[in-house]
Amino acid sequence: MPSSSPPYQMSSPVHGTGRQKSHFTYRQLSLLASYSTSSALRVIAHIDLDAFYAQCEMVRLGIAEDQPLAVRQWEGLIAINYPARKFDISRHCTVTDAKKLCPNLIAQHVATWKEGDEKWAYHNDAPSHIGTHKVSLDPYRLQSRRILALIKECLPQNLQKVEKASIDEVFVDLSAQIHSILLERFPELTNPPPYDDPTEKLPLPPVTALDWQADALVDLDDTEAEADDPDWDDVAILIGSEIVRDVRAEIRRQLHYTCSAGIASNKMLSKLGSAYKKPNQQTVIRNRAAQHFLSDMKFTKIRNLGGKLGDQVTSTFGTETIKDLLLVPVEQLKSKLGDDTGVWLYNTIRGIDSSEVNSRTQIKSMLSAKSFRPSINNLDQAIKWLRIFTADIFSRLLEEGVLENKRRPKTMNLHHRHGGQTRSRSSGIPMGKTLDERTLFDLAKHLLNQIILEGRVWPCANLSLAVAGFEDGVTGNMGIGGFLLKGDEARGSKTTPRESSMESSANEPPEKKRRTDNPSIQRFFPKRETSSGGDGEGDLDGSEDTGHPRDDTSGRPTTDSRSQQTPITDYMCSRCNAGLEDAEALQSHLDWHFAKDLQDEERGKPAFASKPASAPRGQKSTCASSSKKPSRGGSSKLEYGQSKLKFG
Ligand code: DCP
Ligand code: CA
Repeated sequence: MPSSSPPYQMSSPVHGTGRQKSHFTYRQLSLLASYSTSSALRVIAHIDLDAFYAQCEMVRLGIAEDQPLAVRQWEGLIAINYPARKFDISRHCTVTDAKKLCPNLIAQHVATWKEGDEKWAYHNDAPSHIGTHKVSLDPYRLQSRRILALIKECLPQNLQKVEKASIDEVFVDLSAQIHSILLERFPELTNPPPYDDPTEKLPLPPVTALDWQADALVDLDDTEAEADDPDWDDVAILIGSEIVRDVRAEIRRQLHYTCSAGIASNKMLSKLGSAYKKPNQQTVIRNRAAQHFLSDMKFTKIRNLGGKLGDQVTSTFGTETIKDLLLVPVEQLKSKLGDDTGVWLYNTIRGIDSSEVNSRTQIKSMLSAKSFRPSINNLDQAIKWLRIFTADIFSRLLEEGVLENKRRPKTMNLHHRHGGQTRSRSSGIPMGKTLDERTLFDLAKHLLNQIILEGRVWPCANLSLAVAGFEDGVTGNMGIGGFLLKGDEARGSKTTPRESSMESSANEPPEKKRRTDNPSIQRFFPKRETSSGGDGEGDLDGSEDTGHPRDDTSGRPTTDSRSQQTPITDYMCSRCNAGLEDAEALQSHLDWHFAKDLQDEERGKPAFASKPASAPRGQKSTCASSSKKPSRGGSSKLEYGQSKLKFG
């Protein structure tokens, strides 16, 4: 979606500094075309929907934009629109408190599955039926997919790289598209470099004024001012901001949603940028402004520094500000935090982040679960819930193309909690015929019956059903090759017992592979970005209902697993008592047990009953209670237009 006119004025270059050449080389320019993370000219956008669930409800119900509205889940609030935020309503408020603050507030309950129903619906009486209803976030997933599809439509098909980072945010690597626009608008860039040497510097851009329109342009340090005239990184990021402005306008026009965006040279900065000014605004962080932008900030606002790692850094160095941390030499960071983490932190607080925008789209597992308050007491009740879980999962499988056999899960897992003990059973999903809801339901019942045979199971406090082992999914991650693929079919609906009391003697299960930017610091990250979603979902397509909104992690979560509304400490492996941080990690961990069991059986060994020698890394992260969003605006002044640039 190219903008109608170039957002800059051409003139013969008269450069304030007398510089003749750009800071950038021909090589750096050409790297842009391949999304290279080492191109100094790369441009990444982060687009984040404003008050997402609240907007979904406003659009669905046709509610006026200035009407305060919050989305409730039972008595808690999970999304608050901007008009309601003016009344100091936050996610910490109960519905009653929020209504006291704003009597005019609409508190719309999320859709629910009603016990025995075939489909979720918006039930007016849902809030008083926590015992018989289960939350459905499907309406929001659907909107999320529509928005993602539109974003992709707005970008040139062969020059786009879009990563779905959560239900309401995406990263877009605009580098290749910008490269192509640059060559089109500045034909001199297509000339070969002098002496055919790609390390030669580019000529300066023939522009003297860049029109940033209404973007919030992050200001520079007073001492730096605009030392240099615009260079190619400024031009590239400006083109990026034009593209993003157009995409946002299209989302608004076609789907009626507002979103905010950050445009910068990497993911970290772009994400900070989108949160900088909300709602319905975009912030550009030019390279020349990055350091100033960061230095006033608390490092806990940075992705991956909101949780344990942030706490450790704060206590080790006695500060929360980037400004102070910039004074700490890299050697000291390394010695206190380990080499990798030290270097990562050193770079991060300097605005350096070479992580890729990753356009993986595949779901790896799907979860449907419910915590019962009060507990349920008999098989009939449990079966009704299993029907809902399978309907819930099957409707998501349909979107994955299960009927066309495009993708199908290979394993099913049922967890059952009673009296503080979790039992679980797993089974291969029979292959051969097209997977249908009945098969899933029968298998789930079969797993439940197996659990019931193990002993006392009522009252039951939680049931959780998951399918996993999607093709192109978990099997490759398990480190035992395609074993599940081989074992499943033969074993059909064979179940494998899972008891929490068993003793361990085996190797450590492989940790769920996480997509963080630095593997060695994974253990610190409370919630992480998982896969993106094409027009689909994150890795974990979860839907769990604990009866209260999920606590925020102190670093804002960036995965769809937020939709589980689940305290993450709930995920404990019933076989080895390892605490897993979320359902996805638990699923991977159980899949590993499952595969290992099959492997051992094949070798004629007794079924595996393990307690890993040491808990897999990254487990049992804690949920910080604060849900404070990054401050909007910060203390930096904003520079509108280029008041500080010297123009010819
Ligand atoms: N969400 C949730 N529970 C939380 C946090 C978020 O259920 N503790 C859901 C509801 C949100 C959606 O995820 O609408 C997106 O989360 P964000 O953190 O992006 O928050 P919003 O989009 O609501 O607001 P903002 O405009 O600040 O991005
Ligand atoms: Ca949002």
